[in-house]
Amino acid sequence: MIKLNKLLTKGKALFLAYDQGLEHGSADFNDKNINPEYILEIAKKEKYNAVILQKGIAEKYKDKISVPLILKLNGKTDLVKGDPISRQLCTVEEAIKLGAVAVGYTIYIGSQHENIMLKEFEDIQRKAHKKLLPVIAWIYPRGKSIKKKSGKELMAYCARTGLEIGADIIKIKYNGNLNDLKWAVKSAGKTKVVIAGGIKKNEKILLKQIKEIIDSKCLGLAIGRNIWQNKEPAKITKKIKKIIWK
Ligand code: FBP
Repeated sequence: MIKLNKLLTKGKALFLAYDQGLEHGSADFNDKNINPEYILEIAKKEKYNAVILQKGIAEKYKDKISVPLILKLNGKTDLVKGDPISRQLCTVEEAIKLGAVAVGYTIYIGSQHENIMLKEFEDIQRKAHKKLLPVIAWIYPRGKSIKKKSGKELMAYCARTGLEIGADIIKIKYNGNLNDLKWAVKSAGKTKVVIAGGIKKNEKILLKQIKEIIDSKCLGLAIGRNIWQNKEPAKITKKIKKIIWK
């Protein structure tokens, strides 16, 4: 039985995501948040349940990581066009050596390359579970073939895929419709759901959505830009925590 307790506080989770440098280049960053030490300090001071990193930052800044580590095992740049594929860049064994308490992997369902990502995930899930390590699947619908599908259908499909492939937690994007999210959480069954933050939003909208996320019985959030692009990461984190752990 895979236990999530190292990742939770009172059954809920707030993870700080910082893998955007590979996914988006330096475009998301400013003078402060381009430095991984700035993010690791936020994670420590604000007591995030975990920080999400790629292997390179986890290796180079190991001595600054003072909260549980979720290691992303695949990734891609956004420079290649067409249906996306994100391949494995780090092994479960390497993640364990780096001190990870869970591993993450992104699958773009709907992409013509989804079969490759589903297969890589299968291998990672088996190896991680052998070591009792929880596996978090980022599941995002992408590619030409999904154009005509509704947001509701796709969000629930992502969630259900996570359950079917054996993820312990899935990370999906919220489409902003509360009933659709409730359906997605139901679709995930016993697999827990965390929601991504997305591009930086107006604070009122962000907090309203977080309330909906918690009301929908999600496990919590894996959020990045809305925290470290905020001028006051401590202040916004406190507001978010108040909603999660009311
Ligand atoms: P944010 O909260 O900053 O959106 O981070 C969540 C996340 O899933 C990151 O882990 C990842 O780098 C990024 O979003 C990918 O976003 P996209 O695929 O939409 O570019």
